[in-house]
Amino acid sequence: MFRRILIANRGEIALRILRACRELGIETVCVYSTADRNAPYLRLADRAICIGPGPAEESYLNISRIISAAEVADVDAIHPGYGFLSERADFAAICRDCKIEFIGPSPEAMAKLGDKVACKQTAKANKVPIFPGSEGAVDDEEEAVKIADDIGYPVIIKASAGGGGRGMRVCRNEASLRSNIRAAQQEALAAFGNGAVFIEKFLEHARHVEVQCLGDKHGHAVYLWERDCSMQRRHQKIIEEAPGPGIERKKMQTVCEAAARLIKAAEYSGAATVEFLMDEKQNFYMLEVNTRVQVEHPVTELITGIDIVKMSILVAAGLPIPFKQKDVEIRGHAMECRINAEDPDRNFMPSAGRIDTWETPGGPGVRLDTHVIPGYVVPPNYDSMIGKLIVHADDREQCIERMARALREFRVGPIKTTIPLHSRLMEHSDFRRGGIDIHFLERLLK
Ligand code: MV4
Repeated sequence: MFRRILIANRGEIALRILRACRELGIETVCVYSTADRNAPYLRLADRAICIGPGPAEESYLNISRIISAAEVADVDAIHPGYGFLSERADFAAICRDCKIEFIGPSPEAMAKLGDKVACKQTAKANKVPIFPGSEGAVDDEEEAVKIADDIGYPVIIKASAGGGGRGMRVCRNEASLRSNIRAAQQEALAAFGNGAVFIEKFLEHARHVEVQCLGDKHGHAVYLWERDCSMQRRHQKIIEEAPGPGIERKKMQTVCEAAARLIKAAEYSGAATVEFLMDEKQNFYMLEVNTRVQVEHPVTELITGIDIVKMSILVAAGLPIPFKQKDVEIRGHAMECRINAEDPDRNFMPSAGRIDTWETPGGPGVRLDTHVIPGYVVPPNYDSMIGKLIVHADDREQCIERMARALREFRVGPIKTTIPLHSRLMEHSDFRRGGIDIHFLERLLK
């Protein structure tokens, strides 16, 4: 097992990893930027090392500074958390060259699944459902038009190196496709250094359903079922829940098995999420694979009882996954509300500053993952998530009641947060019925 781990992240996920390490008896080294110098979780680490100023490029994204800190502190491994360097195959390769274990997949597995064209090809070979569309990258306009004629409009152009909604164009007819294909290639090249684009059938009404998987270095892969993450705005999720409301279990199991096959085929180790869109008839189409621990992992932890962050560490150390697929059972329902320092009444404008009032919910089935304490100052440099409220109950209805109750207990000021929006959603009849899709929030906020 690792003796000492460097946590190459900040905020709630740095604290979440720190807690997992403490329980595993692993020493922790936190790195921090000057903007985070007073972050309370740093005091819980065995050692804290300043790696630079506030801008992420000069601190949490600065590979040489993080590697230097890892060398100085003599760590065995680096946990990247989510965001920042977590999906950078070049960083994973540098860690390997420095004989530091990267807690996540190998650079090869990361590249194979991170490139959307390559990922779709591996998915197809492993009978993972995908959208009809180009087999690989589309080279020119005529090829694109031929494929679109074949699958029918509307189609969507996506960048192979894109993700999270960046570099996508919807085309509803041939003229639009013709005028967009070259621009999309040029934009992809400029934005991602890779001009490869592909096209697929565009689905108008859908839910975002993702499958949590785990792989180890012994060729095993398991799934921990799904999360519904349809409640989002501009590709930022705001509520996630599990299991997906109304999804037929047998159907979901088939899709989960396919997701685990893909992870196994890529010889993947660590936590991975296979994203799907689900249509009204509960047909699934793979979107992409996230090669990291995700923000919403606690939802799955609560319904399965499996500690995903601990698992990511154990498998990186070379241990086999300590349970079998048949031992993974779903217990009840879980939901997460992301608490962002934003003003929902002012177009989600960031609301940084000192948090004087911080009265947090508790009681049965309530978990709060946050690095905030009263008096904490939200720095303006990073994303606005200041905590995650996660609740667990026997069924979805009780889960929503419990979330509504916990949200009422939560008092934060003077900064603005997404708490009032969440309270409103818990009362919304369509949401309560499970009538959600990826456009729900945009419709509500109009
Ligand atoms: C799609 C799609 C419809 N049809 N692909 C957006 C993020 C990226 N991961 C893929 N995305 C989409 N791909 C096809 N063929 C609609 C979206 C999409 C979306 C997906 C998940 C969650 C929210 C979304 C919001 C807008 C569009």
